[in-house]
Amino acid sequence: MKPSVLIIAGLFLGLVVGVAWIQFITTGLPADPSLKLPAINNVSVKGFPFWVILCHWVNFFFLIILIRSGISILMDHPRLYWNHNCTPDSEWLRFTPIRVPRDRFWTAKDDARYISPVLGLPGYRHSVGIARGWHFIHVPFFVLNGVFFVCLLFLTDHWQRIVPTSWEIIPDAWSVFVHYITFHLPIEPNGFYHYNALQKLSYFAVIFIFTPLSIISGMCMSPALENRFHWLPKIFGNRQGARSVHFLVMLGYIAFIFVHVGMVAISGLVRNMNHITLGTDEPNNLNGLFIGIGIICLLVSFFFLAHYISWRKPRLVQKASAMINSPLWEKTINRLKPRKYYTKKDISPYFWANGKLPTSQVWKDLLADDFKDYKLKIGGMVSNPVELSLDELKLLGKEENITMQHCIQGWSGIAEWGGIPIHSIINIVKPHKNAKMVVFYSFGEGLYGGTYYDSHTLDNCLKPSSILAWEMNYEALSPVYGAPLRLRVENQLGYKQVKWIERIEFVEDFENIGKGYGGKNADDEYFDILANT
Ligand SMILES: Nc1nc2c(c(=O)[nH]1)N[C@H]1C(S)=C(S)[C@@H](COP(=O)(O)O)O[C@H]1N2
Ligand SMILES: [Mo]
Repeated sequence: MKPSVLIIAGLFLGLVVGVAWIQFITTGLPADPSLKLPAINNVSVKGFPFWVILCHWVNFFFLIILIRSGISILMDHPRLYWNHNCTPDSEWLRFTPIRVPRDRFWTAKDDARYISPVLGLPGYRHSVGIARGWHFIHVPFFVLNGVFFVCLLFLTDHWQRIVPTSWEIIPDAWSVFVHYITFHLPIEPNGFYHYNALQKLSYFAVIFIFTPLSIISGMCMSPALENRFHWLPKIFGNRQGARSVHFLVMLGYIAFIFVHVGMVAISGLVRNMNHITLGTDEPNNLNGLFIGIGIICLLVSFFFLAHYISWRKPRLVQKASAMINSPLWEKTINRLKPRKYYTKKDISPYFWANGKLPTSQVWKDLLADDFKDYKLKIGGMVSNPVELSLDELKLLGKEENITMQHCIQGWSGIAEWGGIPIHSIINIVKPHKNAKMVVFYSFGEGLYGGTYYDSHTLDNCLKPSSILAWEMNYEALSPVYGAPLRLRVENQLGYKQVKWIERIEFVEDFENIGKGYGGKNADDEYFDILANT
């Protein structure tokens, strides 16, 4: 952790704890606010209806899945920033001992870390595709469960149990906190009828602050949204700020889970478990506890199964995520047209790189001659297949865009890209009516060998800022960043931006190309087929 962050966090914590202790030492324990609670026979909203019990456990299940897969995703780029450039050493927190070497080619993939499968779902290294599969399979249902819960909360009187109606809750919660932090147990109201002030406030915060924050900060990381609604990530400063907040909210959830479970255990485990499994207020019936233990066993078995599927049937995870999310995204965020927002002064001084430099002799020979003999081959289902040199391409026109690239791993960077709009090429080659996809083949190989390629819908190739670039930051594209030509389709993630392009093919669909999932990373690493988020 950056020393300044450690100092700020330490000071903040010290201040809060210190003030509580000073209050305790100088004025003694504050009055316990739970004394003010009405007698239980005067309580109108009490107990836990079935839908509360259901939503609570479903949410617990999803939250653990989201946290574990989120940790796995994080470790693919184990650095967190508040700035949008992601320059190494500018991170406020990193989960890697490595300082990025500046004297040799160091890719973002090299920088990915191993994470134990005990913590991460699925854990290990280079598993961001599968981890994202688990994450995104559950995101829509997590949101749905939350919406369902909040709707019922307000359709019934149950909201009164969770939503504070008076500002007094804040000093009251503080008084409860002073009890805990000075090692005093405050009066424990029976949760069937009442929560204490701090408890109520924290339930409220988890439902009405943490969850919206996690949803909004998650959305800010989507290239389709970031490149269209630039104001959205500005809520958090920028896209990396949103990513950091997404992480902090996760820490908040984890802290909450530990404290919440701990309090459930010490404040009357058996009775509390009856509340939240059977919806009854019985102090001695062990059924609730057994059901709770059963649910936890179910969760643990689910994770054994999830890890088994992750390693033996990873394609299942990828396909399930695509089945749930592709229709959702196709109809919404994939339709958004990227807009230009960034200016020259936003260009990132450091730009992470990915991919293996091509090792083919053809590419090396072309490079040695400054790509004078390079011919981009465009064919497939077109009326007019062509081969174009760089000079010929440059005569066809040029567009310059300053955009943010979003890598699936988590890093981003802003650069200027200059090149030919793909629609100009489409006008020349005249694709057949049923050509719906455009496949871009690289001179380079994928991480696990074999030609690197990726595909885009014709529709996305026709979006604003979709270009074949020969220029980066006003200079000729360098070998590392994809010389002689690379792709830019700004509503998609970084792995779809094929570098070192050798040829382009128009096809009806990608089923017969590679392993049939639309791109090298989708084939080999189970990345998303549609890469809007
Ligand atoms: N040919 C090829 N293109 C590639 C890759 C690759 O491995 N090979 N990696 C992709 C990934 S994962 C990313 S994030 C971007 C990185 O682009 P950059 O190196 O310009 O930052 O390139 C994409 N294009
Ligand atoms: Mo990437």
